[in-house]
Amino acid sequence: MLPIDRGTPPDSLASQSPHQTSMPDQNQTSPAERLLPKLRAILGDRGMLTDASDTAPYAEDWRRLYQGKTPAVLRPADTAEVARVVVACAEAGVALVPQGGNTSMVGGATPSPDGRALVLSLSRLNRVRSIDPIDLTVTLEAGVILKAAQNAAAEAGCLLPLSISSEGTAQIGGVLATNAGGNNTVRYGNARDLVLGLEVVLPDGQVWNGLRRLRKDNTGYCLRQLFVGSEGTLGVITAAVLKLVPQPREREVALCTVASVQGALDLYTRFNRSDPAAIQAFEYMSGAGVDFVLRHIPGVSLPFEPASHYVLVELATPRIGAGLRASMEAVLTGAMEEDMVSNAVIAESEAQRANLWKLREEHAEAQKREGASVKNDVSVPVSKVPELLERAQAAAALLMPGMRMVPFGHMGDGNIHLNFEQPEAMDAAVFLAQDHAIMDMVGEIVQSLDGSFSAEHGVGMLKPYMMPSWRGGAELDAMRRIKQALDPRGIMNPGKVLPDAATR
Ligand code: 2HG
Ligand code: ZN
Repeated sequence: MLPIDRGTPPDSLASQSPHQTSMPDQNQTSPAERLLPKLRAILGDRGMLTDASDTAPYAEDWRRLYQGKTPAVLRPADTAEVARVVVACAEAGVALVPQGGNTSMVGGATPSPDGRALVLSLSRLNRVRSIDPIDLTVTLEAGVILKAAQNAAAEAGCLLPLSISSEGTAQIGGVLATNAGGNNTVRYGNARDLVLGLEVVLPDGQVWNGLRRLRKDNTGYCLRQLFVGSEGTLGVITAAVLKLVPQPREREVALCTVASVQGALDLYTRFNRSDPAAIQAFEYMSGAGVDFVLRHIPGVSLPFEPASHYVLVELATPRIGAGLRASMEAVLTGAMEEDMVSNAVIAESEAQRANLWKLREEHAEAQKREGASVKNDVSVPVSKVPELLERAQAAAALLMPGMRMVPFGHMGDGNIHLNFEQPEAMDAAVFLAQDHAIMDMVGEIVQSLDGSFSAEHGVGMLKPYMMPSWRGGAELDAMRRIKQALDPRGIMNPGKVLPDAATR
């Protein structure tokens, strides 16, 4: 391992690592505060929030795990303003925390509590720049909400095949910075598989215009893939070109109950043998999670008696006359005849489809309303999902009796949200203090199954401590060198993804 010359950090960052949380001297203004007049000159009053009541929602994460602090939320109106802000911050050595819809599950967009970093909100960069139904591409700015991007694609007769539970709030920049996955990964891959081009403001303020729309472009290192998944630590994504696909002509959604997780896997295999190209989503839900949704989310109903294991499957195709309804019925009838499936319904209308999907998509919100939870966004080879859940259930019972396992998620691609809800009688803070013990218990099983500790939510602020044991050695070393090369002053989203330099 070669030593890395880290250079001299700027004054504001020299004496303190991003993980330290001591507060600046009350009587002294911080470098970030001193920079505010200059930033106001760039952004104008509309482009900056400084009142504590206005900045507070940007300083806390969706799960309320992290309460940060910031002197200002910067709201540039376009890429040029983002670049000018980054130049000013780079010169002053002031850290920036890029933020989109603030839906991170791992504290990836929350500033630290020391108040030294400024939040850079991309919300005002919200234009759909162009859509091309022939090239099947859409060019979007970072602040476009994912749902709005899907709608724009649909109006042009296309499908943007990226669907996540938070799509009504999550923004394109954050979706790409975290390489979000979601419900359609089984068919179309993750966010990175849909990116053709990017526009990025680098940590020194240079704008890289890589908004190319090419399906083939072998011209050196693939920079766009470096920024996708970098969680704002290497630069600020300001716009992107995404792939579209033809809009489906037929779509069928079914909910069914199976006897076990193995039964869910067997059903997946059956759909795969029938028509693999038609599987748009294959989601698993446990009885516990569905129960939370029914109790906490108004207007959602279950079309049959509650069960312990559910599968939500969506088939879709742009082919004319594909007969998806018949093939859905054939697979489900065959599975029922062999007692693989006990109950099944196929949605008859858009409203019914939406109700079935709500049962699944409201899991995160319902779990939040139920109480404190420790989330494990893990992935394993699809064939190992039953073993994962079985072993985790046994280990959890030993670790903390009464803790409720709430596994759900994207079974078709092996990504399970192996979440644990606090025991009913336990204090939330006492439970959350055990988060590392719970995450490590799951991690040990996942590692033995050749899985990953972060499938689609990223590393953020929650999981950098896991990086050395999962990605240590040459991999983490290369990541640190890339960070050092692009962001030598460490101003981009400090404290996220990479653990402190001292941690090997
Ligand atoms: C989902 O699939 C999201 O609904 C959230 O990724 C998962 O709450 C979670 O753990
Ligand atoms: Zn998910």
